[in-house]
Amino acid sequence: MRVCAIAGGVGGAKLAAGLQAVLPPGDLSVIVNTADDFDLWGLRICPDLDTVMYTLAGLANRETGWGVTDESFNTLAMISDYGEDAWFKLGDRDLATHILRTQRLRAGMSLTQVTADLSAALGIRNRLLPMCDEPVSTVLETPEGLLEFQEYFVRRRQRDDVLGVELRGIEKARVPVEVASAVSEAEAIIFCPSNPVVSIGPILAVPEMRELLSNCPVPRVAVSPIIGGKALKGPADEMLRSLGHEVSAAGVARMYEGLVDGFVMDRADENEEASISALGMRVLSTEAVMRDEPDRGRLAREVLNLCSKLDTV
Ligand code: FO1
Repeated sequence: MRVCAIAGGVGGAKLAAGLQAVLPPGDLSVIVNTADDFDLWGLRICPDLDTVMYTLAGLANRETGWGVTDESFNTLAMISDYGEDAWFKLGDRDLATHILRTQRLRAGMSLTQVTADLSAALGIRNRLLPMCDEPVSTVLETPEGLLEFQEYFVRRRQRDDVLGVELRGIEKARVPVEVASAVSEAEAIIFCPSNPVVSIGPILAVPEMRELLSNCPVPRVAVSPIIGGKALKGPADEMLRSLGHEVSAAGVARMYEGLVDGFVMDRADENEEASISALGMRVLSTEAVMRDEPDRGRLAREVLNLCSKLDTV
């Protein structure tokens, strides 16, 4: 079954890895958020794209979920010796990715092409697709003023209330042809358990992306990143609250209304099943926490199974 997954960073990468494990090679395309990309020390950093790439390549740091395994930080230590504030932890191995990506982008290659080449070199046999080739940056409105995404997320450790989200450059973004064909060839579309505001939100905000996905006549399923009123990882719960959304699986489901016909959530949220069904979604309650690799494969299989049931409706 050809599957198109829509993902942000760590949570999305785990389900993408599960899908990769259970699908034949080549059947998976992952469209990834690039609105958390930024420039640091002259290098173009694409954190979500790299998180998914390293995870699919089996190279991800198991503890953090981001960055590379068996990493060292000698370059960063030297940068720090020069007096720079080394708040964003770029490892020596990870830096190779940023150096090559930056060099190739400067030479005129698109981010789509660079990503395809880097991921193929790491042995990934599926398609890893940035949501667009144009630079888009998430800027958050907070009580402290406007904050760039990584400033909020890493430097200030997500301590600020998010009162609004701005996606700078989104109006100039275009759906890459590679993304359009991955969606049109897909037999199922899966929204991974990523932050619906700052991970999935920017992907859907690329002009014409939402229409492309919602007009796609195949099963479309979202997996909740909120379990028992809490985010699996990151600030999604706090962010939903401060932006006025209900912090629950049902609250997430409402954000996907009109876009999906299936919804997967944890058993802890079973009591919300009726209100989600009322949105016109078929609901699956299961063990939605992915603690290890077998969990990823099992959840992927369950999501695909729900898709095949939707297909026959
Ligand atoms: N997240 C952190 O919390 N601290 C870091 O120092 C950090 C460094 C980092 C380096 C490369 C990379 O690809 C990701 C990195 N992340 C780090 C994760 C990342 O910034 C966030 O998880 C995402 O932007 C949110 O999805």
